[in-house]
Amino acid sequence: MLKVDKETFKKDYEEKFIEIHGKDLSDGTDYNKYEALASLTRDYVVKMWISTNKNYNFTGEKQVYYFSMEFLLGRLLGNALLNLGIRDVCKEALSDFNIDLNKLEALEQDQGLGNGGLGRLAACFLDSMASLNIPGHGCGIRYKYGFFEQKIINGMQIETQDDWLKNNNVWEIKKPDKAQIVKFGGQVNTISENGNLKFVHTGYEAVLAVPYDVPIIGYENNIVNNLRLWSAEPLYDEFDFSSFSRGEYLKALEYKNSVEAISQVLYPDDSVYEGKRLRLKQQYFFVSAGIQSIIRHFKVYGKAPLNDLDEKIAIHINDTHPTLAIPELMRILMDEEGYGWDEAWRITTNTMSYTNHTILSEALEKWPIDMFKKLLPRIYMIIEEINRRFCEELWNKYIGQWDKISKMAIIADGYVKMAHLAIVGSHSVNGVAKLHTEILKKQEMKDFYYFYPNKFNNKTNGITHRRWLIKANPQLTTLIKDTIGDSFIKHPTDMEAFERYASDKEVQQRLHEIKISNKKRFAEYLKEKQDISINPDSLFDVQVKRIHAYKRQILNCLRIMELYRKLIENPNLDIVPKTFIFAGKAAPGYHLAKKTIELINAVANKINNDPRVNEKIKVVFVENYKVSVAELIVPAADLSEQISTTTKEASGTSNMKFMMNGAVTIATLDGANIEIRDEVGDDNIIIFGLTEREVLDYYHKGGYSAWDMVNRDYRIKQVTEDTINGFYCSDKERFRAIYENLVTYNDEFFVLKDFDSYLKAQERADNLYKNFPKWQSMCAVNIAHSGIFSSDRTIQEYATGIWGSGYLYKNL
Ligand code: 26Q
Repeated sequence: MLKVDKETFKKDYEEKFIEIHGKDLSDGTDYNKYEALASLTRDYVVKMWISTNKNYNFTGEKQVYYFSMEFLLGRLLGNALLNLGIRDVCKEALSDFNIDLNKLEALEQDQGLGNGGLGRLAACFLDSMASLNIPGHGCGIRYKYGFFEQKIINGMQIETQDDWLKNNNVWEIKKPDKAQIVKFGGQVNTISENGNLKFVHTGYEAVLAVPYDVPIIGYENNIVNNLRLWSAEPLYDEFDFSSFSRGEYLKALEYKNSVEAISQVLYPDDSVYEGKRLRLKQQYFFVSAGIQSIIRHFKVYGKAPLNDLDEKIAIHINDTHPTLAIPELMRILMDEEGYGWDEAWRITTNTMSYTNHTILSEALEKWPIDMFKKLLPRIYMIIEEINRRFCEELWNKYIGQWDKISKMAIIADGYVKMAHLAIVGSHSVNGVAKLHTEILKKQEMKDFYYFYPNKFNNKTNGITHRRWLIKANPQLTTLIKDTIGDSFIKHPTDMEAFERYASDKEVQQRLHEIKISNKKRFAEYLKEKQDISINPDSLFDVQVKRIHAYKRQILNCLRIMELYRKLIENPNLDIVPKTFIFAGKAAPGYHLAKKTIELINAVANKINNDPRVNEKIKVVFVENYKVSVAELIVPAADLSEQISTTTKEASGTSNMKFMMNGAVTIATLDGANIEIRDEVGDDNIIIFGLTEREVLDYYHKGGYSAWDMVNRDYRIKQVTEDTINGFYCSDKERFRAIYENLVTYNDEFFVLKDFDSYLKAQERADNLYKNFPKWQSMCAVNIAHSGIFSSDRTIQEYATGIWGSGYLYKNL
């Protein structure tokens, strides 16, 4: 742990300030002060970073590399101070200068290099690996523009670019000497040399991959791991300079632009796959650079021959996006290191493991063969050979069953299927919650499960309690410490002891006060950002996540519309005053999701301007949802909406964040909601909706009619018609797409089917909330049982069950 006392810190800080700004602290702007603090913090970190690295090189212990297209880190300063163990000292030191630490922290740009759950999970995992002394590093892309910024104008989402690098980023260090060359296009010729086949790649376009390293700090353990993000730069060595002299200035510019495009922008889709060539280029770009740099480092420092690579290195691929790591490692081992196929394949499959994050079939990546072959000719040849050998194995087992074989093939129907490649080329395939893994095994990947039963396993997701509890909710952290001590910080499942206080009057009162104070903090944010006032004494009913049909923001919205109708009819209705809070981004090309945002805003506009109901309900859509906004909303929530169509949400992770902060969950039995229910018990969660069986039966056997729902239930008729009868918007056509989706196209996600059950569940929530001791005790039980959803538990399971790394593994 870093040892710095207050006086030393003050001295260091003032010196740092003068050094980087060339003026006195008293003349600095708040942003100047933030920069000095971040920069000083980085100085503290750098020494540990170097020593951690030296230590890894010295001991030669197994290194884990987590490959991901996305790392949604959010802000780094606050967590850096927390993990270094100097946040309190820093806070006091700064307050001697009359500086408010929280205010400086809020000036940091979010590092938003991810879409949502998958990217944030990668960030939580890095935090946990470092905190558990696991040598685990991230590998990804340094997008110039992160996930777009969302503005709401006239109720509609407008996207603008996230220029997060416009002010210099203190958290990264560029390492030009560690750059790698990545090759695209060209031809591969096969020649025979001393009886061996050699593959000669010519006519390719070379791109320079330049790494930027970001420190990942462990919690009070002197460990700093590495997140390596690759940026694409033109490689002028390879470029035909004579073209400049010939005046082919445009050609040079074209090359430069096409190279820079590779790491320009994060694709803002989180579930609908599009076969974009640039996306494939991005994938190969970072994967090739990452694997090359791992091998290069291993050859210098690895204390083993390359054929022991799989004992010294584990590479994890986060969904199929980095699957090309498999053929790329094969390529390097064979073409550059001279291994034969069998040995290269043994090393590769033992090194690689893969996580699936989605069962939506439209999200499964596949690439048109022609495009693939042209862009990555040598990699394509290797995949062809992997496929040929795999099909041969299938053939031996399933003689004559051509249907099955072509269904399972890696290359088929004109496409390269990335999930198939990932399964065949890894030794482990995991889902992210129990139900999700079961569905993979029994449905989506059934054939592969029968072929490779031992590869499949579950690793239920988790979240880092350091960011999502200790950092985001300091008052709740203090309460837990006051009651059960602080062992939960290192051992989050120790929070179970908090259950003993669930019915303690004083603790209940404090829980309530803490919630109110977090609600006020969020209300202030909302007032400042969007000039909206909300009442902290109302129940905060929250649904924040990507906007998607399967997540059913529409269901939530329809029941608000129903409640509004009821309130107009009967203004004296006895309900708990509520603030309905929504936030989330829609993929720019996802029409229905964008319409959903518009509908929520139209409903908000009508309700919030109706004096008849203003004392009772209010609807807000929080603009530009991101990690730092989540850190304000999550601790302020009373009710957590986790209402996806059962079987569709692989896990969910905001559900875990909310429970850890003492919100009660209203949920379908989907994803990790099931495990949350198992932990807290039926009395401490509000469950509704179709079961897995019912949903699957409808999908397989049919028999669902949305139209029947409309005709049978006048409330459903009313609220669906309210989307197109001018009640919320004079343009009756504005929400027609939503209406049609529900009624005409038979409601793919069973919104109307679950409507009644959802309304009843909301009524139960209301009654529970009115019972103060009961509600507070539910909150306490949720907090007490949230420890198992710390990503420390998840990472421990990955380390022992998949990677064979880390302290516990070594002591097994
Ligand atoms: C693929 C191809 C082209 C463009 C974009 C994409 C793409 C990008 C991101 C596809 C999927 C994603 C992200 C998926 C995701 O976030 N899934 C979520 O993962 C969480 C962590 O495991 C789960 O908790 C959520 O249930 C799951 O939806």
